[in-house]
Amino acid sequence: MHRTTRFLSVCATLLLTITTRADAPATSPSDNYWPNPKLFEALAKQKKKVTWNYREENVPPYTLPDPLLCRDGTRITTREQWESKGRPETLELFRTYVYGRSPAPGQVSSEVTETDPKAMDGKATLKRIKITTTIDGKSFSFPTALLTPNGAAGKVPAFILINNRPLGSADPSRKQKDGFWPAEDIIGRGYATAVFMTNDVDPDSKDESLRPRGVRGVWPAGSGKPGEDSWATIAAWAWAASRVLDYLQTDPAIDGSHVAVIGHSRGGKTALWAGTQDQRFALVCSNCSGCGGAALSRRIFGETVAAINKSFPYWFCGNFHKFDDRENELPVDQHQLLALIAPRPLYVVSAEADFWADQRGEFLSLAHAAPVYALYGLPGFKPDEMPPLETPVSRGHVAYHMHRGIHNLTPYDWARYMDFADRVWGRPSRR
Ligand code: GTR
Repeated sequence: MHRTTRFLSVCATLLLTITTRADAPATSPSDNYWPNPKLFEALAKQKKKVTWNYREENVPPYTLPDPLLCRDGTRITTREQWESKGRPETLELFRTYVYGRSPAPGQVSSEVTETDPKAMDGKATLKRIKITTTIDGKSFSFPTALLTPNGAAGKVPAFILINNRPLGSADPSRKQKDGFWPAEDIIGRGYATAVFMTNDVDPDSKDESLRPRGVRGVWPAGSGKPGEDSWATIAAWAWAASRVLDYLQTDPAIDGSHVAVIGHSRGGKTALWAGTQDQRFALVCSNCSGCGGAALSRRIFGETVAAINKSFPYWFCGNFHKFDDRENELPVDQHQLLALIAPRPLYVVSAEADFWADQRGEFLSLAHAAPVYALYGLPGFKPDEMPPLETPVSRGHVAYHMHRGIHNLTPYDWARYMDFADRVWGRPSRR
């Protein structure tokens, strides 16, 4: 019985491989990664009918916008041209059609509301900070927390976690511990880590009566037009990540030129949007960010533009809703978002069971950002180089892995993010 099951599963894998390779567009095949047939079969057998596409052979043919081709037909061939024309134009397209326009940073001030120099059994210092931004006489404040390793020889680099989960997932007091934010491991490796809660910045809810509690209650349209390109929730959270960075750059314990932004899922989408707009982020980590994050929209695999806009109508700007079921008409796709991070280090992570986030679409997006990294003489991935499960590969300033198991941010992921940071920031490894 056991042998038969194994035989069937091998056959299923082979069949899947053959059918997919025959039909798939040139950008899809990978020699190394194919979904675990058991997960795949489990999805097919679900009682509740699965209506979204999780089969590679059903990915429609698509053509991605060329990240180096400007709208007026100019072809970008140098980094100078990219920085003066290609990059600003691409960023504007994402502001206009996807995330909306955030307000300017305004005047930012901070107040340390609590300090515990003996946090984590004396290994770290915990600070709680209230960050306040003032624009045109109106203000908004939100809290953040920072843990720094005690006894460090000098300023230390830091990771800012965007926490889209309950407090217990990233509890600065460490009364509750969760692998989502393994702060003890992070401190043990010589990094500081800051965290803020997305709900403290803009409520993660469809209920618009809650909106006044957050930053979009103070500046509802950001710097865009309501219903079109005014900022939405992801942009608000990304804006907050930049305000935390504003604070970190003033903290004497922190090396403000080596600060990473990291987020999972909706937090991963946010980390990417923060990292593309704010070039002070020296490393961007996208964990299972999926649709509207790292995954290519045009693959129509897993969550689609229409699906995300229906479930979370407040995450993206009004214009993005015009592309429900019209992904091919979007002026951009998500590989161009990743390209905006070049030449800075970028790490994309997927999860084995996370078809909803389209693991292959996340990898392909990274691969198709390569032409922009190449302008800086940096290597990238080729579309057919998706690594097998639990095989982290970093190349120049880009890295990718897929963790075993479900949609989550885990200590395994954190360890790899820190390995990458050690390498790209030239730090001795403390693994
Ligand atoms: C899902 C959503 C995804 C992802 C996820 C999360 O329901 O469809 O885009 O962001 O939530 O944030 O956990």
